[in-house]
Amino acid sequence: MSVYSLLPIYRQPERVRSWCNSFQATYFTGRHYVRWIAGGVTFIGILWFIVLPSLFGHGQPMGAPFHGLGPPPSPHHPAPLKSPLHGTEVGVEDPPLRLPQSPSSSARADAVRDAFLHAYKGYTQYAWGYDELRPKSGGRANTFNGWSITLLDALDTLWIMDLRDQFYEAIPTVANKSFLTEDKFAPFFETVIRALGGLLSAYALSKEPILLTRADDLGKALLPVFNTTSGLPMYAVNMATGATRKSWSVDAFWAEMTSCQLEYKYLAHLTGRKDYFDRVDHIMDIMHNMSATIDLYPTQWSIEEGKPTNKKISVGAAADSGYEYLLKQYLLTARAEPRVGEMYLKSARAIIENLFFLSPNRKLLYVTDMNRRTVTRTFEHLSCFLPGLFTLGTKMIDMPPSDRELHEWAARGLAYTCYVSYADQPCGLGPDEMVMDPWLTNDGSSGRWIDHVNAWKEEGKPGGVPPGLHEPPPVKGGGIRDYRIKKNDYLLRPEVVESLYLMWRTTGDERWRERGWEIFQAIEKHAWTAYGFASLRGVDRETPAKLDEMPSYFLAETLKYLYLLFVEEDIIPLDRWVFNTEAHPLPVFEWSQWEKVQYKIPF
Ligand code: DMJ
Repeated sequence: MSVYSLLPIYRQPERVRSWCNSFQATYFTGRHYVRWIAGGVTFIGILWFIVLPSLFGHGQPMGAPFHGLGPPPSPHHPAPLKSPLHGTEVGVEDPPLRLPQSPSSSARADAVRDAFLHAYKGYTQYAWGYDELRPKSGGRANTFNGWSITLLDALDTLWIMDLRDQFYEAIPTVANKSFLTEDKFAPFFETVIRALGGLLSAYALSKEPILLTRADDLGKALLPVFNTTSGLPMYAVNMATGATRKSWSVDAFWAEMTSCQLEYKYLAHLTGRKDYFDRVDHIMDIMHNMSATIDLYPTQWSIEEGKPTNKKISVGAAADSGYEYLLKQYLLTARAEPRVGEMYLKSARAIIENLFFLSPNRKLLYVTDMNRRTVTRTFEHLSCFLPGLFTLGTKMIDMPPSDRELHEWAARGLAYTCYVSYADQPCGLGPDEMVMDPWLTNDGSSGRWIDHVNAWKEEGKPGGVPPGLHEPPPVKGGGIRDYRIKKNDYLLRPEVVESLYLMWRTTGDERWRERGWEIFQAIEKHAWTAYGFASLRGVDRETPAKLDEMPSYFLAETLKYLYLLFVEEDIIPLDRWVFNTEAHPLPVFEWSQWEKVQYKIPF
């Protein structure tokens, strides 16, 4: 299996880009023999990755990890199966989530469901048994372990969209999976958020017992990752042998180590297995000790020492869901673990004070990274989950009124910038990464948002609208934008529509829905293919190019959040369900008396 395929999918392009940079540096500055070697490597690369796959392959991923370059085996279609439970009440005490008779009361929700069906049908017809569909070529790819990650990721969306036939048709395939005996390395973080989270959510919604059994198998098989000196999890584990390994580049990313509590704590609650709770809560012990001296957590850590190894602070890749899981853990266990709630509030304040900036002309509010004390001004699509998290926090937890107001403003301003990063582009879809222009004035002020807010308050709040919340109109075509695009791909990512959904649900402001509708229409227009939907390259063009990729999170997250944005009924009430970072809703639960004693949870 190609180790490349173990990389978190959203980091693969970055890695390829950095290879390209080193190649350029070597080729154009090297001696003669270096150029010959570089030329040879390029030739072999073109032969291996482009010529051979086009002759023999069929949309296979680079290196075709599991199935070689020959023609793929014919796709397996599940035999249509009607569960005896289909359409009937399952259990009296603990029924599955009941959908209203007509969840399609909104035509927009219907349109999103049709889009989902199109993508799901493409997957079942052309990529069944594989991880992901190749939406341009109609091929398939094992981008993870070949455990049908798209299916596991899409199960709960099927249920939420009331696609019960498809849901029950998929159950035998899930039932026949054997995670425990697979002689393959599973990347811990991605497997937890997509596969484990997907199974648990589908179980919570449907109460189909096999889903819990498979979740328990998977949870158990992943446990060896915690057998480290610090107890922080390794990057990947071989499910058959229990051998573990680190990632290529660093020991561990903070987000990847710290985004497993929702899944494992819920699994501990369902199965009574103390080990599940202890292993993931130990990570929180380490972070809690650390929080005595720091409010924000560096992005890279040593697994042996349980300490940070760099000084980069971010809410984007490598950090994002770490902050998300502080608030969400607190909510999932019905606020039983106050320390994580406190850690969330502390980190949210520090994020606002240190990482929130205004752009120089349009005064767009954005969030960025700090490396040592240097502000990078990079603004990632991935960071656009943050307005959703902040607005959720303002509605769900106690905080001083001044903090609540600040969080609300931060959420509103940043959600608008995330939206406008789409609306500015000729195709209506936003870039994966931008670099914001520097704040350049002679008056000694900086672009740090909190300074502008404080000054505005001291001046008696002129105009009544806080800095960064003016919502300047989109700039299509020419005009001053205040940023340059660093990575012009639209990768079907969910973060912007996730925040639009949460902004709408928590504020009732219909403008967030309208903005979501614009985005959905742009997805239909540009990303649709005969087989599914494709990631795009060149959002700065009228017609971006299609890439042959449809990541599983498009079905798990992007289309689910869009559907929930438009459907009239509150299908997943935010006070009763908590979305994991892959948009799999898990039900809020209370620890029972014996669990509190066993797990040492304060009464
Ligand atoms: C998803 O797999 C998850 O949301 C993860 O936390 C980071 N982002 C990707 C999709 O962009």
